Amino acid sequence: MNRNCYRFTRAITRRPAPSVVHGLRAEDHGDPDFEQMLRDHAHYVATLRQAGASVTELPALEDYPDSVFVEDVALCLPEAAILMRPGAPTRAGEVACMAPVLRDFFDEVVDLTGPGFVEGGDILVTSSEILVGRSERTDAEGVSELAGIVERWGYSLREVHTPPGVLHFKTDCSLLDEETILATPRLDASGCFQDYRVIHTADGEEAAANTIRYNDLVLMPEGFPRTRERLQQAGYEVREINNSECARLDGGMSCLSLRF
Ligand code: CIR
Repeated sequence: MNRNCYRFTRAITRRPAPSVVHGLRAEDHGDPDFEQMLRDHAHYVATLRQAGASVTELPALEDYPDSVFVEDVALCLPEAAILMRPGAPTRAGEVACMAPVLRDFFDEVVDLTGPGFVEGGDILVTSSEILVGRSERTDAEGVSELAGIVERWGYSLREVHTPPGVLHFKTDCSLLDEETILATPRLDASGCFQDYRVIHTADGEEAAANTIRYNDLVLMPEGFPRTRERLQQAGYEVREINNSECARLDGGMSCLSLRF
């Protein structure tokens, strides 16, 4: 299996709702500034467009404070979209809001039926496999149901572990190309990337690990100069986006879009 894993044409985003200031967070470092988040979100969408994306921007959902983090409710593969079952109870209703949108883009949309849970932030699709990290939000039953679904298109799915205290697997890693992963040293130490070339985030810059490769650009959060330099030295074309407000809610670059 050697599949395309960062060449895309489309992306789906959702505008932040004013209720985002009540979004979930592991530790409280103060509410996000809504106006700043709107500016950052607009910059994010514009950068996806620069990378070649046709972006569908969905309207804000006031009833769901975390609904700006669209990545968690679906997995988009070339063959089909799969609707997730978020482990966070307050996020479960976001899935039904995304389902009709995905039906417009995909001939096949498959539901995870449960009883397990998976959030998209725990899924990393590479050119050779799908890695799914068990976490506080993604459990063994969910991983096993997802494995059974993607098997029909020939994907091999590998269950891995999200480090304790880390929200999602991809909080600590991202795909840079067919063979390269950006990861925190703490996640890489688990051995899950043995078959890949790994670039580490710089010490103290763990929050830089969640980037996205979209066609020729790597979108990364602003404020991590040593990690940025590592990426640039490795030949990646980087675009920085302020992420201070989403970071207050444990969100990063990948959470803000579905890419396909
Ligand atoms: C949550 O806790 O669900 C949101 N505040 C943040 C979700 C971030 N999503 C992601 O990393 N894929």
